[in-house]
Amino acid sequence: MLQLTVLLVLIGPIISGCPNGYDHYIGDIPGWGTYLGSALKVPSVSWCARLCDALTECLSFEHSNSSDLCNLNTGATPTVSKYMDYAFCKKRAPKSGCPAGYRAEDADVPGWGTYLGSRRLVGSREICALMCTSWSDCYSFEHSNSDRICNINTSRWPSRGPYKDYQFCTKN
Ligand SMILES: *[C@@H]1O[C@H](CO)[C@@H](O)[C@H](O)[C@H]1NC(C)=O
Ligand SMILES: CC(=O)N[C@H]1CO[C@H](CO)[C@@H](O)[C@@H]1O
Repeated sequence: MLQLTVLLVLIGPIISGCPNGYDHYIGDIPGWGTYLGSALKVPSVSWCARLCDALTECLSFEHSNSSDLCNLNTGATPTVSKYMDYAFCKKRAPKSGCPAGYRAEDADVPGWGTYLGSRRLVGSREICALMCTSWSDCYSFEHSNSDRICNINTSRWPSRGPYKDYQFCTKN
């Protein structure tokens, strides 16, 4: 059982018991949150998320449905296995929009771009946009600030829901 829990921590988020904007992990950071918030009594898990939302330093929280306690963490990922019925919820990286000449679409194209550019490492979303602008048959791109990956695609329309912190941007 311990090995299974460790495995789940390593492979990352599971199907969620966490509010929108958070990924559910099996695990815990030892102790009762941080100076941001420790053992706060809240009406529901969504209030714990609202508290964490309000603090840029808050990267995750733990919440227990049985005790309605909320711990706010500065660490993003669990370091030990699950504690009691606490859900560990990790804040998703903000998407932060599209550069000029592009508009944001709330979705993702399956796969990784086209022959124009797939899984290219670029340091900024503006560079990814310029790569797409440079090709007349590129109509969209997607970019992640955390992975620093740029995919550019000949299709204008995304065909599935949002993926991680990838922002899908369509050429105007
Ligand atoms: C806690 O309760 C909420 C609201 O009923 C539910 O969505 C969530 O899945 C529960 N979390 C856990 C870890 O059971
Ligand atoms: C390689 C790849 O994933 N290309 C995609 C570009 O967008 C079109 C339209 O959504 C997809 O069909 C392709 O799979």
